[in-house]
Amino acid sequence: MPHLWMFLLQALTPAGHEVLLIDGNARAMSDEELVSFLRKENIELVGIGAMTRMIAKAYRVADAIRASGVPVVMGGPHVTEVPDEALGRDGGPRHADAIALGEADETWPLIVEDAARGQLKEVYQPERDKKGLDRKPSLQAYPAIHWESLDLDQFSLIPKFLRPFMSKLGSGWGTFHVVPIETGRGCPYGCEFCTVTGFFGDSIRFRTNESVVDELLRLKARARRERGQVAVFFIDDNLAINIKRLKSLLRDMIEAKAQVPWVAQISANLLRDEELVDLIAESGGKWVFIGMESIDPANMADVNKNFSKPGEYRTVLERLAQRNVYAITSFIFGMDNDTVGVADRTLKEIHSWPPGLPVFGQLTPFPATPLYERLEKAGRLARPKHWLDFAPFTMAHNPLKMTISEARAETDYAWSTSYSPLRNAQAIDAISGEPLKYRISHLVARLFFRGIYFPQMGWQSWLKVIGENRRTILVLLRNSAKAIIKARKRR
Ligand code: B12
Ligand code: SF4
Repeated sequence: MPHLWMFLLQALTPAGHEVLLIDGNARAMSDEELVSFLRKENIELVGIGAMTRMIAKAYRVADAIRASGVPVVMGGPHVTEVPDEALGRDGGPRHADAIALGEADETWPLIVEDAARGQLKEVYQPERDKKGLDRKPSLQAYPAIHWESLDLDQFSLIPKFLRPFMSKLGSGWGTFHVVPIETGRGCPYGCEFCTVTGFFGDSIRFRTNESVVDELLRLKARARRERGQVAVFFIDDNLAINIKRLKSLLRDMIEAKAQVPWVAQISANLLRDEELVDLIAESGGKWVFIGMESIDPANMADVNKNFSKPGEYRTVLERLAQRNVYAITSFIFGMDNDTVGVADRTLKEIHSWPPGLPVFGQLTPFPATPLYERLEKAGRLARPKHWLDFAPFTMAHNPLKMTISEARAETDYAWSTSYSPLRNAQAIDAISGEPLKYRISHLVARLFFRGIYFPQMGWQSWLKVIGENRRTILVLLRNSAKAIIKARKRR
């Protein structure tokens, strides 16, 4: 899935400038390829955005671009949280000519105009209110992102060689895009490990229902036109933060026939409302990402996430599953009350729930979070600048009741058990009474989600995964063949 910020800033660029987008995940280029691309296209300013996790690579790319003489402006959460690093004001090397702090909707047009005049400033920051806090942009007049005409080639999930064949399947699968859409920003909860409340603020700003519905309709029209499919990730941190507003948005989507399959993040405490869950299903909701974090209430209290109650997770998941909506359940290991065996205890609980897509991370002190400050004060940071020395799935601080390597082993066990061929088969079996399309999409999602942890790029690794899961795949293929024959006979 592409990142939203670059499409949004492209839409907010003053007239008379051309913006080309490259997503380093979807269109990998070496530094040399990138520099020769910039020369060929005569690029005059490069904007780079990155989360903390990818900042070391972003700095390296920025260094190569600056060395070729093109100015670089960096923005996004990490740069906002550690502004001196990108500008080399902390004693380290400088990586950016300019940085954009916070939400850049209103500063980006100024940056472009200053760069065009050759007068780029070092720091761009939103205006401040009386309390000295950033004035947050309103989302009421949201720019139109022209999904209907943008070049999305680098983001189609259907490999090029399969497109001619896939476009003939059903209503057409020649392209498949998962597109990010935001309907609001901000979160009042302030969980200890999270950067969102600090970055976007604790009050929520929403777009109008009309602008969201219009965006969905344009996306649907594009998919129909190119005989492809589109799904949407509503990237709001908590789509149901205002239940009344969400119900009204979902009703408007249904009324305008703007339904597309969608995924969103919603915390478990907001999924108690049956009417809301009905509307989620009716409006196209397929997967809900729930930050469950831990099945231990003591851990939840430690990270200020007491509002989410592990005791009600099962009921919430059953309520969703009854409507064929399933959950991506996200867990964090290495929390202060975790001991060896946490993965096994968590998996036992998960196995008693309707099947979903569990994902497992480790508690990570992101800069400028209350968690970072607490651990720093306690002298528990093992790698205070872990982002410059990125090590996947290796904790950057010492957990209290286990070691860093034990936390790693727990994470490894949780991933390998959850996505083993046996577990995949059990998950599909658990929904054997549901229509075939749900079982197929569940298995496909499982095979993809496995790739979050296990390297799964290239056709050889895919062949291996398909081989290992052949029994479950064959059962579904047999059922599909039977369903097709039955439908033909009926016709
Ligand atoms: C969608 C999302 C994802 C998607 C990402 C895929 C995608 N293509 O979008 C998924 C689900 C895969 C994901 C995964 C992860 N995510 Co995430 N994600 C988000 C989320 C919810 C929305 C991002 C978004 O589009 N926001 C809306 C846009 C408009 O805001 P924005 O990106 O900040 O951009 C604005 C400004 O920052 C600025 N800006 C941004 N870039 C640039 C660049 C320039 C040049 C300029 C001028 C300005 C600028 O202008 C924009 C407009 O104002 C954010 C939370 C949030 N609300 O932002 C977390 C968030 C970005 N994710 C976060 C994390 C930690 C992760 C993971 C590491 C989690 C994990 N443990 O695995 C993984 C990393 C995945 C990876 N390897 O890349 C953290 C990052 C914190 C940090 N300091 O880095 C966030 C902030 C959430 C949090 N809880 O704190 N994530
Ligand atoms: S983890 Fe989710 S609920 Fe908690 S502060 Fe972050 S965005 Fe809000």
